[in-house]
Amino acid sequence: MTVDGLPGLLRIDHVGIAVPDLDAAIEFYSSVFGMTCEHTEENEEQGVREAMLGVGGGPSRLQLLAPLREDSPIAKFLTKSGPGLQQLAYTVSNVEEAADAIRAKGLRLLYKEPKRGTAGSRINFVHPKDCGGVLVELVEPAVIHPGD
Ligand code: V0V
Repeated sequence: MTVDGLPGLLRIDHVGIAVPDLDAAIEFYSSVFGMTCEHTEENEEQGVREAMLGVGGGPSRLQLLAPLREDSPIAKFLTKSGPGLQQLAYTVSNVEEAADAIRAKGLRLLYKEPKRGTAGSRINFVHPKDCGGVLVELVEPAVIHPGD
């Protein structure tokens, strides 16, 4: 755990949006908002096809998440809530320490150990029912850039 007992958030890493069709969503955000698709990836374990889009040339990023299969969390989300905001992700320098700090406050983390996220990152999630209805993701990037 961090010295002050807090999770040590560095910045907002990305906002995640559930979409039924990844290519159509990339086209929408590129043509309407001028975002740039920086990275796409399939994450079999999470059951998603995803794209990371840059916003305005700065560090802000939008993550588009489409289901790879029926039992994907994104497929369930789309069925229940329809397309829209699915998660808010924060960058941390150490995901285990951040998770421990949040657990110590009595909130439920979804995983005992971090799992693999986008571009070699390590991730965990706080249950949305313990976070005012927001699925919070903790992201430890493979590389932390200067200024993060
Ligand atoms: C479900 N609920 C949500 C929610 N998903 N509330 C806010 N935001 C969401 N995204 C609500 C749901 O409406 C229920 O409310 C309640 O939580 C429990 O839902 P449930 O149906 O019992 O549970 P499930 O089966 O829908 O599962 C929900 C969780 C699941 C959060 C446990 O989605 C999950 O494991 N998510 C973490 C993994 C994930 O999202 N992977 C895809 C992104 P009521 O009806 O009880 O009021 S992968 C990713 O982000 C990567 C790779 C990356 O960033 O690197």
